[in-house]
Amino acid sequence: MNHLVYIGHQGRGQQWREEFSRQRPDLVFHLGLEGSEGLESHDVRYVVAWQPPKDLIDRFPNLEVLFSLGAGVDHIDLSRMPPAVKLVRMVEPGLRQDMVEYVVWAVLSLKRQIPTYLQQQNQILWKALEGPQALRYRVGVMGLGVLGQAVFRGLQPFDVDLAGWSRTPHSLKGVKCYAGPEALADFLRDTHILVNLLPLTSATHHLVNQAFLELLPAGAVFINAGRGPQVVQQDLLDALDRGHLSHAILDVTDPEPLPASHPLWRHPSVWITPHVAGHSHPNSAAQVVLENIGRHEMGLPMAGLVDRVRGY
Ligand code: NDP
Ligand code: OXD
Repeated sequence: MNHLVYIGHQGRGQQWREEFSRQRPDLVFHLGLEGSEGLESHDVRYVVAWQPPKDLIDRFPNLEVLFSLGAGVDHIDLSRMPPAVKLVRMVEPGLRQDMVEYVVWAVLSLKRQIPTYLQQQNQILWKALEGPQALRYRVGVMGLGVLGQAVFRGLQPFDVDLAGWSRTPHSLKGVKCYAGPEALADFLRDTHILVNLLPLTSATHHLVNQAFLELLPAGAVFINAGRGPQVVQQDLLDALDRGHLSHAILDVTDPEPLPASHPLWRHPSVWITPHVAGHSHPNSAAQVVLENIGRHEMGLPMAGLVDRVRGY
């Protein structure tokens, strides 16, 4: 018999177990590594995990596919994983919808100047600002993958210009698309609300630094729902302190959480959420993994297969 080991939140794992026993009773489901003790480790073909242990391959030498519980896979150490083991990231509708809601909430909060109105409330100040209708906003999204494209669909009904930046060229209806490092300056120059949805790779590490931020128009705002280490946080703070950036909404930081003394926590122009923009939903995520296992068994390509050289 083939076995699958789930390494993650126990409560959500129960929902995964129910889904698997209903649809694949032939596949033995183990909830947690403890539960896998005593089983014939050579029988484990699949692991589903957020953070797998470093010695995963020693424990399960016949592992065929590692399914990430996250859409990002930068935190998974593959140094000891044989090339034949496939890594699949999470591409599922529940997480996608979460991310759309988060980014639409953040963009509309900024477009409607809610940070300033909250500050005014603290000062007991009743004062209407120049309405957003008077201004033309461009929302620029970095990362035109599964999540970036879903966010565009979410933003389509609102009165904003849409632009996007990716590694390779894309053509998306209603979106001005830019590609590659050579197009980055043009993309940033006209972006008022910048949304980061890039995977963390060696090419995107510390991408958002002082020189990058300088390219944004004065008063621009930044929403980070990608990864914390893509930002040089001191450069972000400097840009906020100088007023070059008027606000930042950060769902991800470096490290997570930030130390209590970190100035970003208390900065008047920063909102922080604790890495909650998108999470996989047990039922829909289990469904996607079940379908992928079916495809793998039939020798078909799986959705979300990571290119281990490219890093996403
Ligand atoms: P995808 O792999 O579908 O899309 C990645 C996009 O980034 C692609 O458009 C790709 O370009 C682009 N990209 C990659 N490298 C570069 C580069 N060097 N320069 C320019 N563009 C680049 O990923 P998802 O949309 O599913 O997820 C994106 C990220 O969102 C995840 O990796 C994760 O870090 C983050 N995330 C955060 C969550 C949270 O709760 N905060 C939840 C889920 C995900 P191309 O199309 O040309 O290949
Ligand atoms: C993810 C995340 O990558 O939660 O899915 O950040």
